[in-house]
Amino acid sequence: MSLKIYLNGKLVEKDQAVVSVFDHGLLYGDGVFEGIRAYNCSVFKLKEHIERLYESAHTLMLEIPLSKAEMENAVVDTLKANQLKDAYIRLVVTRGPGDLGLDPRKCSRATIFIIADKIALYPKEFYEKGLAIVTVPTIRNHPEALNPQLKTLNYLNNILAKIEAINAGVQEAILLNAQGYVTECTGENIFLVRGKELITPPPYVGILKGITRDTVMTIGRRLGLSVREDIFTRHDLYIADEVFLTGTAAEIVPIVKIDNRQIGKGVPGTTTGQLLAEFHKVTPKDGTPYEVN
Ligand code: PXG
Repeated sequence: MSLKIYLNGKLVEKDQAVVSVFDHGLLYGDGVFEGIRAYNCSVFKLKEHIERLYESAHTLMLEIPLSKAEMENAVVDTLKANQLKDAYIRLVVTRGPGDLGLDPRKCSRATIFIIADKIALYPKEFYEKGLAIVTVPTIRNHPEALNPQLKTLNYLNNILAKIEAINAGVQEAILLNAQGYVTECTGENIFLVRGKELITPPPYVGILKGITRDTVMTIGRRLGLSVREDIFTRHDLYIADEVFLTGTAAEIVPIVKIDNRQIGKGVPGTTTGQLLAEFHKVTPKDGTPYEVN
């Protein structure tokens, strides 16, 4: 069965899911998106993703012609139409087709599409052995330029960092901000563990407020860890007991080497393992199929 894509209110075949070359999402990266995951026919943290999407759109003064409830239903309908149990869902809203100038007022209607596809999981090895990553020269966008809290279609800051990681022969990049503080990776948030402390950078350093990040902070507190947001440097990462990344696709990935410095014992840490085990307990198991929860 070929993939059915939600496009502007209709479910269409993949080949029919096309947008205009005049769409400002394409011409200027003018739009917002979410990467969402479904487990066992149930969309994980759907409300949180929809909320973040509408918040990003609000700051961009991009009007989404659907209510949040309608958007939630559109996501679930797309999942259902493709009979997917476990899926990666990409929800995109662009400024829509306009003319060749920047003026967003020329775009009369937003373009909305939703893709629900099989999830490409990270190799098991990443979780079992942990990843080696590097800090890259490209800094994270300054919050007063394009605030990293907005999940926009303009991901070139992240893509440049990803290219630098690939050039260095690793999978992922750590981006610092203009002051030299650690922000996040190209598509994941970062945490460090020191003793019973679990620390992650605060949003104002320039990060996306990850939904997995929020979930992990809650789980950490439940496990009795002292969880806080704080600024820190590369040095703090190098001397941490454990470091890990969080994201919708990745869940929780242990980091065992940064800039050639071994982290902790050089193997995935026990706290990271505990958090991942607890995380798996909160992902949907057998909820009512295809219902908004
Ligand atoms: N930081 C950035 C910059 C992100 O793009 C996260 C953190 C993690 O947020 P969530 O809400 O997922 O916990 C993201 C989101 C992919 C992919 O296919 C992942 C993201 C964005 C785009 C693509 O792996 N991650």
